[in-house]
Amino acid sequence: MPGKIISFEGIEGTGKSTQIQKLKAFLNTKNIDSLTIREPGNTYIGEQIRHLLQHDPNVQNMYTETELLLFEASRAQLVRELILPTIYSNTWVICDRFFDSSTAYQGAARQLPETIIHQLNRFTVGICIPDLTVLLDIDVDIALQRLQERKAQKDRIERESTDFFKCVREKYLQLAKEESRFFTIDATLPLETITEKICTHVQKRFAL
Ligand code: T5A
Repeated sequence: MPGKIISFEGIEGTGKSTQIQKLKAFLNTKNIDSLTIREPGNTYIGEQIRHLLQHDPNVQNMYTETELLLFEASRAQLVRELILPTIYSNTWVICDRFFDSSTAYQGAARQLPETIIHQLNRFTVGICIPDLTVLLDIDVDIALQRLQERKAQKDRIERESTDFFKCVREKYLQLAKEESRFFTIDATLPLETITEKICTHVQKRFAL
C-alpha cells in the first residue's frame, strides 16, 4: 500500500496520544504527510459510538457482546471512510489504538472468545493491518496513578479494576511476543527518550 499504517497500543495513561503527536512531527520533517486517528471515533458514526461506549450516563448495563460489536462497528466505518482513502493517497495513518485493543480488552479482560474477536477484527479491517504497532508498556499501578492525577471523572472503561487492566497488559505483552510488527517500549522512561526510541525505530524500519 502507498501509505503506511502505524498503530499505538497500551493501557490507559501510557502516553499514546503524546507520542503520536511527536511521531507526526518527526514524519513531517521527512516530508511524509500523516493523518492521526483515534479509536473508537473519528467519523460521525464512530463518535456517536464512542459516546455510547464511554460517556453516555444513560448506559448502565452494556453487555460485553454489545461492547465488542460497537467497537468493531466504529472500526469498520473508520477503515472504509478514512483509513483506506488516506493510505491510497500516499499519506500515512497513525492510529491511537486499533484492533489489538479489542483482542486485549474484550478478549483477555472481558473474556470473550478469541476466535470470534479474531474473525471480527479481520472482517472489519480487511487489508488494513498495521505495518508497525508501538506498544507502550507500563506497570498498571503507575498508569492508573497518572490517570488519577489527570482526570477528575473517569469514563465507563477507566472505572474498571486494577485486575482488569493487568489482564489487558498481559495480553498486549503476549501479542508483542507473537507478532513481529510490534515494537515494545518501557513507558516509564522520560517522554523525550521514548520519542527518540520510536523515531529511531521508524526511521530504520521504513528506511527513511
Ligand atoms: N477500547 C478501545 C476497547 O476496550 N476496545 C477497543 O477495541 C478499543 C479501540 C478508549 C477506551 O476504549 C477502550 C480502551 C480505552 O479504555 P481513550 O479515551 O481513547 O479510550 O483513552 P486512551 O486510549 O486510554 O488514552 P489516554 O488519553 O487515557 O492515554 P494515553 O493517550 O495513552 O496517554 P496521554 O498521552 O494522554 O498521557 C497521559 C498522561 O501521562 C503523561 C501525559 O503528560 C499525560 O498527563 N505522560 C507521561 N508522564 C511521565 N512520563 C512519560 N513518559 C509520559 N508520557 C505521558
